[in-house]
Amino acid sequence: SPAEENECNRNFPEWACQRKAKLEHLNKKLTSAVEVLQEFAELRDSNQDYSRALAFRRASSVLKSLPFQVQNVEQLKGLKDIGEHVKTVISDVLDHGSSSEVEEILKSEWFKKMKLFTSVFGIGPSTAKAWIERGWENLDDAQKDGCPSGDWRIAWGLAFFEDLNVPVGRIEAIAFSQIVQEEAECILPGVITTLVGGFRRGKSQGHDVDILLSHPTDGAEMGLLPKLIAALGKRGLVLIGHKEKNSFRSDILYQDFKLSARGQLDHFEKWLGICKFPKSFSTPKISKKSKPEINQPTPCTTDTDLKATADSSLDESMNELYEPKAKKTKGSEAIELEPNRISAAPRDWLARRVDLIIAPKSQYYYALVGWTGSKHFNRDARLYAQKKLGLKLTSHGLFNLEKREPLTAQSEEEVFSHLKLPYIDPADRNC
Ligand code: TTP
Ligand code: MN
Ligand code: MN
Ligand code: MN
Repeated sequence: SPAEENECNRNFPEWACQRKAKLEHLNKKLTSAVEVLQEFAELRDSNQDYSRALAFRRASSVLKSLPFQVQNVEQLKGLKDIGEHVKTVISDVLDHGSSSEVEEILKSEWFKKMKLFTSVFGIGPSTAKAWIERGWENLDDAQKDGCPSGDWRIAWGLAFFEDLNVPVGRIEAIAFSQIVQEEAECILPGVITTLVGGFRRGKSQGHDVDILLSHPTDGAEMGLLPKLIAALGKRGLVLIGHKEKNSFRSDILYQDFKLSARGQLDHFEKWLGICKFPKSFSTPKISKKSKPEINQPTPCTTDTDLKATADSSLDESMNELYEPKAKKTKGSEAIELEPNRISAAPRDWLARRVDLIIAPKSQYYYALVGWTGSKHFNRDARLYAQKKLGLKLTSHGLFNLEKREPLTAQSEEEVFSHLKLPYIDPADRNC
């Protein structure tokens, strides 16, 4: 009843991180319309001011958590994140089945090109804009120029565009993370391997596979990543990738409270890359017989084997070859030719984006929350921590900047209790 809805709106939690948001909710038609406006604002306003995009994001987040299906805008009375602009859009969708503003955006050539270009691995809104300004219409135009920036991600992202735009299924993601777990356990017994990102929030598909690794003993995780990449390489699962060193520094952390636009970025040691997923990953039962060489769990690579390959040429030389600025060298020919040659050759695998993140145990539960997301959950929780508690939340911890001390956590629940938030299950963090 209207009275009950008004009561519900009055008690509606102000922050997204205080609410439950399941993947399935009652207002999909409305949130997809609002999310087009959000996406348009994010692409258009990148480099300047995300406040318009943020307003749409907050509105759609509210709609996702509402316990009722909106049938008229009166029902939104008292909800502070639903502004007049969003109300107009919602009315249009409710009255006519669609919003003319949304339809215009979806039809616009600029939006279509931005969506296409930003769906390439390594391309953000500013590069996409630069490509449009050069008059490029499609990915062939980008391919013709080779890899203009010399960035390995763009070269391989273009060459494997089709593969990488087929959503990764949950079964594949689990098959791959089990192999990562096996290999990591051989290298570092007791290792903790967790499939994070959208899959941990219950999504059945994703654009990549995010895996967080840690170990009960703080510091034991050091040195794991290069060995793990080498072991996966030995199993024929690595296409191309890049390691980032740990760059966490508490002295810098305590200097500054500002939540930058790049607030999502953290300082963990990680590997961002593209792996080769045998096609059998998505149909594990049938292919176990037809492709035994892939599915048979291969015996662990021994420590001595790993010593031979871990620090060997493979990884380092790949990084050298595909590093930006290698434009006029032999390396850049490899950028321009290799990815396309490999993608065009016959193969029984799909290229899949993989993120491997290494966190020391002392930061693990904050890393787990951060890498579970959603992105909006993180943004909201970080802003909430700053505004309501005067604390800085990152994937490394929760920090009191005045006392210069961290609030450590031994569980995800403890992260939430430090934040004075009710515990929210990963499946309910789809805000
Ligand atoms: P993504 O893989 O970008 O997002 P996702 O897994 O939620 O969605 P998809 O299914 O399309 O892959 O990032 C994983 C989570 O990690 C995301 O929810 C936010 C967080 N994150 C960070 O904390 N730091 C980072 O640098 C990035 C890229 C993401
Ligand atoms: Mn992901
Ligand atoms: Mn991503
Ligand atoms: Mn990711």
